[in-house]
Amino acid sequence: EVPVGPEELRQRALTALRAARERTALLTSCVEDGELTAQHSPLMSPLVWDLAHIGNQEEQWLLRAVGGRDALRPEIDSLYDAFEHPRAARPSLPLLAPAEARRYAADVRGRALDVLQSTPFTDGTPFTGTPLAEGAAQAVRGLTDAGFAFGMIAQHEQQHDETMLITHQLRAGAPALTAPDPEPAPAFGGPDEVLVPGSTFTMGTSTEPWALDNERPAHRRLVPPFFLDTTPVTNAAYQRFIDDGGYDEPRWWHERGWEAVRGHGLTAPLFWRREGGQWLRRRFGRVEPVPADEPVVHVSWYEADAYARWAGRRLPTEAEWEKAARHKPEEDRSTRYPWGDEDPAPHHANLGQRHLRPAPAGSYPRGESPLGIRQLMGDVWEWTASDFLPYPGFVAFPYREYSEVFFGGDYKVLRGGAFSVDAVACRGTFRNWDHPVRRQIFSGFRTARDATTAELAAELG
Ligand code: AVJ
Ligand code: FE
Repeated sequence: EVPVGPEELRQRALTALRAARERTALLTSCVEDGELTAQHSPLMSPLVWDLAHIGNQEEQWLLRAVGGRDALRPEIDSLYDAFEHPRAARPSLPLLAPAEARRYAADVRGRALDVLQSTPFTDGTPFTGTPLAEGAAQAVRGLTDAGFAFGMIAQHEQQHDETMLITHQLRAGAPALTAPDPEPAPAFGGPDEVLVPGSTFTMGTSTEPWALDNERPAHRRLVPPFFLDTTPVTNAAYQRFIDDGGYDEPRWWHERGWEAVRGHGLTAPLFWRREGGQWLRRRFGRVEPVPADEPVVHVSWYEADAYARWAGRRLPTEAEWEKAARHKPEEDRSTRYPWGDEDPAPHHANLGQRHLRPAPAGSYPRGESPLGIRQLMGDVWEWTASDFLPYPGFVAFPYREYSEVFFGGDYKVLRGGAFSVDAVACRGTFRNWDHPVRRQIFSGFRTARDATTAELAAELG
């Protein structure tokens, strides 16, 4: 892997913190302040909650835990504790008003940059010999190894920026955001699916400096041979499932998925509507025909699973997805990304809200995996078959509520990031999770199938 020293990591932390704040500023200044306190959906916080929560997490980890400073506003901690108040209840809390929330986040940031300049980034591997200290954040050691806390806070802000982008997508009213469409790409001439040979491989990481606790540690996994789609499932393919009566056929659906279909009268992905024999969709306040060649997005795990069953296929497991995205069998090595170890650049993947939509299926030839699998990174989050569980040797760090409290709950893992995800919060090991009914997130999928004995025999010659 590419070795990075502490000084370079400090520069990266500064760049990542600045980029996150610029995006936060855009997402919270493109609408009137009155819209920041409104509830656009009971699934989401008011935007002003995300804004102050970003500042409050930064205060807790960078100012108090790393910098050893006293609390600026201890009385607001509980308002911005995600576990104390469900999202639907947040609009009625005595939240900081927009101007106050901005001032608070800016004040915290100014001090955090002082801490960043005055704190050495120790040249260790975060997490090694740094068990979680019960209760006292100040006692958590290893936060400055590779500048971990700074990377974690930049990722946290970017994750809430994505959450705010979801709120923008749910919001009614005139468009507030604009971005150019992805560059048109030459037609993808590859096969629909490829065989991913079976073998053990290294899943997860112990060396990626800012990987979060749930991505660790690196460990060996055996993955039998399987076939994987070379691109995410498109809107055109998904419409064939709809047209074939997919939403009327209980046999394709998981029991709880069928309950959701019947209970909510689902007939198509979220934000779609049928008009004059055509599917239209609302996208950040604009209405457009559903683009046939784009990856389908805003589907639940149940919808992804039902489509796969209808197609005679299944969702890939999380281990299958990661092997396809990272494993280089010739060297028996797992790279950071499908294209290698280089950080994501615009030619590799559709990340970072540079566009407000996924690129057509088959785009990004320079981001493909050695087996020719495209768009594993970026465009749409990909639902996997797997429940969110810890890897063997998992250690909660630096707080149990980041990952550990979600393990074994009603959560499925999503992989690969989307156009809505910044590169700092996306890599081949990154794990996202959500309830299988959720579809306001930028979720799509690709499908897999087992390899038959005949196919394996043919492959072996
Ligand atoms: C990893 C996206 C599921 O938004 O709930 C934000 C990220 N954790 N603040 C979420 C997170 C704490 C988390 N997800
Ligand atoms: Fe958070």
